[in-house]
Amino acid sequence: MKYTNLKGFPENFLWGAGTSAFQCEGAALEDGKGKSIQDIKTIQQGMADYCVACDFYHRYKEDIALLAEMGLKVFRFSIAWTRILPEGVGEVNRKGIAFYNEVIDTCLKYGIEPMVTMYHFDLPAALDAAGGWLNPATIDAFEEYVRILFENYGDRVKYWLTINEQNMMILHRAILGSGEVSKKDTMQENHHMMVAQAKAMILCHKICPNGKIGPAPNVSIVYPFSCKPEDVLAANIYSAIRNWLYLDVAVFGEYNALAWNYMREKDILPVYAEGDEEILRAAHPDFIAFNYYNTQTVTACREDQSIEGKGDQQTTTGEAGIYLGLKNPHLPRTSFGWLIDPVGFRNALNEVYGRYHLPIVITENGIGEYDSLTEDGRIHDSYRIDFLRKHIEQMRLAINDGADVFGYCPWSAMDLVSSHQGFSKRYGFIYVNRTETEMLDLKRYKKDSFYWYQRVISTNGEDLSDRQEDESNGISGKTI
Ligand code: BGP
Repeated sequence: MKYTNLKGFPENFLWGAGTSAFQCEGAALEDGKGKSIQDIKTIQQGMADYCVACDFYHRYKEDIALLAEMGLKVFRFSIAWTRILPEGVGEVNRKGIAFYNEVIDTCLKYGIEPMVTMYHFDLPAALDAAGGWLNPATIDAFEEYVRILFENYGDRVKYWLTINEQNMMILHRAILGSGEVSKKDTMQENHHMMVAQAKAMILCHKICPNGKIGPAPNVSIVYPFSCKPEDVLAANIYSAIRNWLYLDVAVFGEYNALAWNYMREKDILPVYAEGDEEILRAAHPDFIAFNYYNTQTVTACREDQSIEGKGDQQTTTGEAGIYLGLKNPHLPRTSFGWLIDPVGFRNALNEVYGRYHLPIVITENGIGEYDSLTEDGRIHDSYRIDFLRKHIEQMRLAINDGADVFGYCPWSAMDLVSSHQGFSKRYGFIYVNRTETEMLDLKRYKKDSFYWYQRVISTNGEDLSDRQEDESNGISGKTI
């Protein structure tokens, strides 16, 4: 549906961009920081690890100045649990507290709203060694950790995100840093994270009078490959397992019925501890944040079907007897094989708003590509501009459809280490000069998309045109 009178983005729309601590800070063991599971995970030889990343820890002042120059209204970043509590519990690391005070204050100095993810894939290694999320003690550790965050930063941070992509940590546990455990244990871990999240939401409302908090899963609408009723059923079941299981607990305090009965059938139901039900029901998010990259397509799957590959956040393989991931022939792909589906973004926004009726902020959306730095210091990333423009157009349409969207944070503010595919897969508006294993000078360069997004923000999303000639005329690509 097209609109003859298309309304624009709301006034005060939060145009932003995001990063996460382990993917950009570096200083992995500096100033008292403890090891997280990301610091000990096995990295394929020749691929970047997280020791230096893009050295944001030492360069945050110049980086945030660049984000301010781009015009950001909000900067989404995560706090490394192990910088605050090196062992996950126990003694607080004052240098860690001081670092994030500086980051928050620097944002505020430029009028940028800080949006804090409290946990982005980087569980403290010490907690992991003690059983990780399977151990209910991790719920208490998380509650204590977030209490420290609210008490130290709650006077200045308004927007809090509980757990980044809990659904992906559960569905793709091995590639995102935690190794394999049985499916039953994984669902119990998931339940413990749900309870931990609920406790964080309750605490936020108690401690931070102006605080707003929400979950941040990865949402991908699931298309049936055909209009065969069996394919539609497969898509619905997979969508319940992939998307709604997590959001239903966060919003309604109870599991999605389809997802629950799938777990019952597979004998992987989580066990509720005493008091869990009340805690889950008492917690209420103020908004829903979600990360959107693309959509999935599935068909019904035979019981004896062999499932190939492992998939990743955006690539569905399947589960025998339930659903089988197929290539969507209507959609192009990035160089890394992820589908590109801007209209799917509109579908996702409408679906999430229709289900939960809560304001939405997009916390990730972007394209990972092999960027190249030209001899005169430029990065002509027209593919990124194209990707983002099409998604912003669809977001505007979704707003016209009625979805209450209050912010958009593309991934990522600057190049950083991918969650499992190294440094060559670049997402940022700002190029960071390093390779997979050589740190070079780590100098920052503004990509063409930097100037483009700057104009998008300054016109509140009205001007999405790609005027590369003007932008590269004298200013684009200058280093700072
Ligand atoms: C999301 C994660 C991010 C980010 C992004 C891109 O799943 O929340 O941390 O990495 O995906 O994924 P990747 O880095 O694997 O390309």
